[in-house]
Amino acid sequence: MPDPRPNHMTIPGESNVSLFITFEGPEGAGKSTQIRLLSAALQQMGISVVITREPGGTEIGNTIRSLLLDSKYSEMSPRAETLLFNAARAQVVDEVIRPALEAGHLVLCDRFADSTLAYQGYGYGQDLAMLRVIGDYATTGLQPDLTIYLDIDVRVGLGRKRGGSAEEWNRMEEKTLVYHQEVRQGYLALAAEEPQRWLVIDASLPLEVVHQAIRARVLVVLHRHSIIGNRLSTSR
Ligand code: Z5A
Repeated sequence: MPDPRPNHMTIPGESNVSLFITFEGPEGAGKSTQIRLLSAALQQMGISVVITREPGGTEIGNTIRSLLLDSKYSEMSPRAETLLFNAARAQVVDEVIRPALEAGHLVLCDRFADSTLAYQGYGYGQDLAMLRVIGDYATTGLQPDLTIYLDIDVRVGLGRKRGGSAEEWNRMEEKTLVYHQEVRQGYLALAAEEPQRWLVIDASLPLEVVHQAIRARVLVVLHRHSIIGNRLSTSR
């Protein structure tokens, strides 16, 4: 089914902030919802924001996305899959993310290189060191300033996404529950390795509670970068 979301979106603002924030999590964790809420909060603060996602974010990326998610390619090898995700990533880095950061936008990205470590690394048991080398090539070494991980029981997440029905699941969603549980454990391991970059949030909490936790941490990052003053901490 065609995805109606645009490749990427710019929300203009008077404050320029070169920051790169990524959202990670199992399916249905609430990433898109929370990106929407956070971008609205940032907009109120006058910060210019660019929203994008993976796989996708560009025309080339979306063409690769349709290959990756098409259920008819059940025979796709883990290496082919890894390289396709990274090909889409290289394109969105060059075409969207780096130019936006250079122009002083705050970039919110729905999934990034950590997804490959979790899904193609921990999920399939592929060599993480090799995946990191490939990922660095695709991103030219770009690292997020903050990664927000929305943690949820995979059954709850998958159930949320399709209202309990498996009829429209894409190729990645159709993988076994055990696979998705390995992915979740992988995410938790990645977050534990770099606690200063990752914020782990219990995504089973109500939307607004999750949003407030994200907002609080983003304000800390903005303060740390000397980007915001008192007017921002009192907005909303
Ligand atoms: N993948 C990979 O394997 N390797 C890679 O390198 C990359 C990706 C980059 C992309 O699928 C697939 O590719 C994904 C990982 C893999 N697959 N799997 N499996 P996608 O882009 O189609 O989907 P997604 O990234 O997994 O996102 P999502 O499923 O669309 O979910 P979400 O954005 O996290 O959730 P949402 O749309 O915001 O919320 C889902 C529903 O839950 C919705 O009805 C909300 O209203 C509801 N919701 C959200 N938050 C709450 C709370 N707190 N309470 C109750 N209900 C809530």
